[in-house]
Amino acid sequence: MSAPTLAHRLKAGETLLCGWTQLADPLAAEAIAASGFPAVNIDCQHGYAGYEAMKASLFGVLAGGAAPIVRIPHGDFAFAARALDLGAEAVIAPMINSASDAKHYVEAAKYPPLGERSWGPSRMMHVWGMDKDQWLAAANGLQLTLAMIETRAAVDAVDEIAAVEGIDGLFIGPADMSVSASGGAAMDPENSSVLATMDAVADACKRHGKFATGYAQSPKLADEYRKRGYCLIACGSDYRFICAGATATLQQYGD
Ligand code: 3PY
Ligand code: MG
Repeated sequence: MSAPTLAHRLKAGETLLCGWTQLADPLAAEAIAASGFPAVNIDCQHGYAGYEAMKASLFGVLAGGAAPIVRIPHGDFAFAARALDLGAEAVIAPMINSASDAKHYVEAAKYPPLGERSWGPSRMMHVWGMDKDQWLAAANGLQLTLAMIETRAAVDAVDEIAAVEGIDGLFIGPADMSVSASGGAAMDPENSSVLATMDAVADACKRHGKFATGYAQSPKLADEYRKRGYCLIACGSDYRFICAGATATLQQYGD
C-alpha cells in the first residue's frame, strides 16, 4: 500500500472535502469513499461504531480509495492511539476545551518527544513499507491530531490550544458551538457566533501554523469555511445522504 496522503495533501495547500460515516457499516463507509470524497471520517462519538465497527469501516474507507479519519469518543484518547495503530490518517478529538485537554490528547496520540504514544504499529509499518526507525521518524508527521473547538471555553482558550505542540489542527463543531454560545437556547449552526468562531479559529491556526478544519451541516456552511481558507471541510453524513435520497425519491414519485 502506498504511503498516506492526507497530511501531504494538506501540507501542499490543497482544500479537501471530507465525507462522514456514522452508520458503523463498512459498506456505507466504502460507498461514501468511492463516491469521490478524498477523506472519510468514521464518527465514533455520535456515530454507532465501537472499536470493531470502526475497524471494519476503516477498511471500507480504504477499499473505496479515501483517507480514513476517526473521530474518537469524548475524552477517550486511548481510542485515538488504537485508531492510529490501525491506519487512521487523522484523528479528531471532540470537546477540547483547554490547553490541558489538548496536552492529554497529544500524550496519547504522538510519539516522544511530542507525547507518550505507546509503540504498536505492526500493521502500519508493514503496509506503509517502513522499518521501525523510518516509522518512528515519520509517524508524528504522517498522522494528524485535530482538536475540536466547539464550546465557549474552547474559543476563549483557542490560542493556548493551537499553541500545543503536537496538535496539528483545529476542527470546529458548529452544532455544539451554537448550543454553548447560546447557553442552551438554540442549536443553530449557521448563526453569527459560529461564523465569528470560524474567523477566530482561522486566525489562531494562522498564528500557530496549524490546519483550520471543520464540520459543515450544509453546503452553505461549507462555503463559509472555504471562503476563510479552511483546508479540510467535512460535509454531510451517510445517514443524511440516505434521508435526502429517500425524501427526494418520495417527492419525485408522490405518495
Ligand atoms: C458539532 O457540530 O458539534 C459536531 O460535533 C460536528 O460533528
Ligand atoms: Mg460536537
